[in-house]
Amino acid sequence: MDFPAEADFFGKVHMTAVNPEARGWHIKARTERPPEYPARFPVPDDLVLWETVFPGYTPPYYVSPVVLKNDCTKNPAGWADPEDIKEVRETPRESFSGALKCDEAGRPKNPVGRTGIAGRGLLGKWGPNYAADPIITRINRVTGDVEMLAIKRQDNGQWAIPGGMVDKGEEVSKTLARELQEETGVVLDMAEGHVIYRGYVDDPRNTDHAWMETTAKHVHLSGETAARMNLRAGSDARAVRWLPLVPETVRNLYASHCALVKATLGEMAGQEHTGLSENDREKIRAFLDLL
Ligand code: RP5
Repeated sequence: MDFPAEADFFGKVHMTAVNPEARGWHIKARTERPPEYPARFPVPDDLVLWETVFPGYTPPYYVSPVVLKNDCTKNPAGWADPEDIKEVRETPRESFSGALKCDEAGRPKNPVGRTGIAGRGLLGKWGPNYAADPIITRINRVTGDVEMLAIKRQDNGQWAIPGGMVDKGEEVSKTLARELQEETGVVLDMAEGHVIYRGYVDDPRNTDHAWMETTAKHVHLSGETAARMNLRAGSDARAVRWLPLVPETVRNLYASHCALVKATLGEMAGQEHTGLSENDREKIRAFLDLL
């Protein structure tokens, strides 16, 4: 099993921070898609769960040529599983989402339910595709806003946490630091970060048989430390900035990043460890009420 390190944490974090079974989750994986994907087969709310019989459910099959080109059994530098699931050495049986079920062809089924597309789309792994999301915040003492280090994604222009995929065998805190540096130019040791969430991500690339899961860690910086950071957008980013966390911006973040930011602000509002004043915490609580 190609599990990122520290997987034992997920039970607690998954249940308390961002519950994928909560109402409103698994929306983007049914309604959004990258431009190269075929249109998703419409899946109404009451027919998402696999346990609910959906006669006539015939989602289009899609696997990107980029994924096929990166088949690791044919290309030594490839990052993708072979297209024939029978050639995958160990089909994932569990993920951060818990035990996985497979269909009659042996393909792992999306733990949240139907997405309207079969196959892997743009994702390399059958089943969970693991990412890591570094959430870096500061308080802007001029405006009083909480700000987050964010990138404008190259693929769709949405603002996002500067996260990325966990490389094979890589420790998650290494991925967090690597992605942060590659995408924003900021160098930080993420080993000390506070785990906000581990689990399923409502990503527009998700399919019935391949989906994103992440580990999100938070670090809050003092104004002085943040001011010393030199921001530089990496290859996956059109831009990088300290993004003021105002309601409209937070709601429009990529994938599940709105939920991850809300969970982060919830922790900041309630805990002593970030070094925030009671006044800051009070403002964050008021802001959370608006979201
Ligand atoms: C999201 O995709 C994760 O939360 C993470 O931010 C991101 C990783 O994918 P890439 O940025 O590498 O495309 O689901």
